[in-house]
Amino acid sequence: MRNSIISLLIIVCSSFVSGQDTLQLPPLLRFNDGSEVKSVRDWEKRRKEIRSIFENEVYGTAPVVPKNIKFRIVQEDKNALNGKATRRLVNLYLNKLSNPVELLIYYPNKPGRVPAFLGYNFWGNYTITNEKEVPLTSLWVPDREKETDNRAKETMRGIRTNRWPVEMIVDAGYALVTLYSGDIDPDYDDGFDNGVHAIYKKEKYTWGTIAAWSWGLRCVMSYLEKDDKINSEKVAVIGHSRLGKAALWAGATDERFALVISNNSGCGGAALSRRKQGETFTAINTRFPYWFCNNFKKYNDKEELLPVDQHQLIALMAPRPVYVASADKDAWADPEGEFMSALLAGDVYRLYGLKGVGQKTMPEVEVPLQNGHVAYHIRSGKHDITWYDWQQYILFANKRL
Ligand code: GTR
Repeated sequence: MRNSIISLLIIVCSSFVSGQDTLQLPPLLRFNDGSEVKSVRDWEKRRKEIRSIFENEVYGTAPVVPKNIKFRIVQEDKNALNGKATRRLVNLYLNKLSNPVELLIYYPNKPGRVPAFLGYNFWGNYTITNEKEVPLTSLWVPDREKETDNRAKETMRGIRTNRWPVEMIVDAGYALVTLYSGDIDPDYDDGFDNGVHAIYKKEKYTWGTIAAWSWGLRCVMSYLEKDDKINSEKVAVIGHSRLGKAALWAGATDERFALVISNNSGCGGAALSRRKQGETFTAINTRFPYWFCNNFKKYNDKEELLPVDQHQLIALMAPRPVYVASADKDAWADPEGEFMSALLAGDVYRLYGLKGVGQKTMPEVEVPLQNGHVAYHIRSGKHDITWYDWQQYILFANKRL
């Protein structure tokens, strides 16, 4: 199949945005057999083709998401954030996983079900808040300062409040649902003996860690459908960087997510691979050989042979709104490549009568494009998720959720 797809490559002229020569990208609106995608109905079929290529060649296959996930509310404080919010800790019990998956949820104190942002954190729930009641994780954590011995430490409480403006989110009327990515799969090369990989090992799924994290987000979504305070039809899935890759793949594989947000997700996320700017396949597969499926390694130094590119991943969200964001000092994530993916995905939104990003050239820093169903901004500064980014996501969610 690969050869037939390659022979169908269309030329997409990208010089107007990137100043580089033309890029040859796999087509969005042609089936694998070369015939044209002309309608929404056609696209619904084409989407399946594209999704299965991503599954087989990039992220790997994952088990079905369990339907009835057992959960328990283990802590509740109706006076969190000085009375603004209710904070709950909810444990999910996933099929034989030795640890419960610990959700930290802040709900605005207002009547009715509320929309929510759902996203992983990198070092544990207790790092996103200064509230002392949020427990340290007992699991392996990345060794941030080369002194923590891969264990959570009280001194790390609140170190990531800069990435999580909880009050801003709650004030805007949204719940925040977060969990530590290591609750699903630890972020190191363990031969897949830990986390959810271990419990499904016998079944020979080909998933890497990014797909495992995406699967975890989908499990949380199954829980949110039962949460008495959340409007599960209005859940935005969000992630920064590697967790942004996971958020995108979760959005692509699960249409229950009403809005998908990629913050600086770069290679294997929103950035076009064929540009080979910033992080390449060889770079990512060398440092993180466990993130993607084994087939993906075939494309080291051969980005142009992969039968998909990342604008097709963004298009898999259509017609649901999607937001791609970059930072101008984040060359490793290739901001232009992220913009181009968002721009090109617009072709599919147009089939639905919806607008894409709305302009063909990259906007100036801090001039967000939020009028269509594909939003984009580039922030000044480094690889990070900041309050500025969140302000934009909230504005877009207010409009589109
Ligand atoms: C980098 C990696 C990127 C991105 C980033 C992050 O080391 O090369 O793909 O995932 O980490 O997650 O912050």
